[in-house]
Amino acid sequence: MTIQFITTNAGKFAEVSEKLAAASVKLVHLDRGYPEIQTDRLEKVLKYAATGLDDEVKGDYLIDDSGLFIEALGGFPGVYSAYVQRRLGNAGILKLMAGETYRAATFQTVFLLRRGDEHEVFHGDCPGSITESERGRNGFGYDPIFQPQGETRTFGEMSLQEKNAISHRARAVDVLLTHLSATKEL
Ligand code: ITT
Repeated sequence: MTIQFITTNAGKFAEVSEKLAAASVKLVHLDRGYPEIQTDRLEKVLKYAATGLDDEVKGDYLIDDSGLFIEALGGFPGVYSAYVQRRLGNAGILKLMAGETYRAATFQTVFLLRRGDEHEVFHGDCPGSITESERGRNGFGYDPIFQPQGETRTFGEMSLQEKNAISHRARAVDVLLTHLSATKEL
């Protein structure tokens, strides 16, 4: 089966296609954006986006909205993660967290898959913490400041395969694959 992954983020595409290739699902990169509304939940962003994309894109497609939710900041940047990464970057987050000892955070990914006339939504989470400094050059976005629970390295210090064994996005892919195999699509 072939699915188009609509994203402007090459890192997301690399992660998801690596996992799906192992399950014989071919992922094609459609490198374009879509309107993202400001709302309190990642899922709502995707549902709104899909209403526009349904008319513009032929065939099955996947979209991914992800965010970093830092507990001491009341879940910030959360749904604003893309804007905050662009404007403040990782250095800005570390500044906001200066002097804070409670550093728990969760990465969340929500996928929306359009198959035929249906929209299906899948979730993946990864608990962890915000580091005191940036570490590692791998991955993208917040990876150098996020250390998954039970690990001594940040995502930025891991290979794509190591991140894919435990990440929020990889967990969402696992749920997606379980669903596709239960509905006999695989
Ligand atoms: P698309 O919407 O085009 O897919 P994007 O990069 O704008 O790409 P998001 O809105 O989902 O995607 O991402 C929100 C921000 O969180 C953005 O700055 C990403 O770089 C960052 N981000 C998302 N997933 C991440 C991950 O696995 N590791 C580190 N940062 C991540």
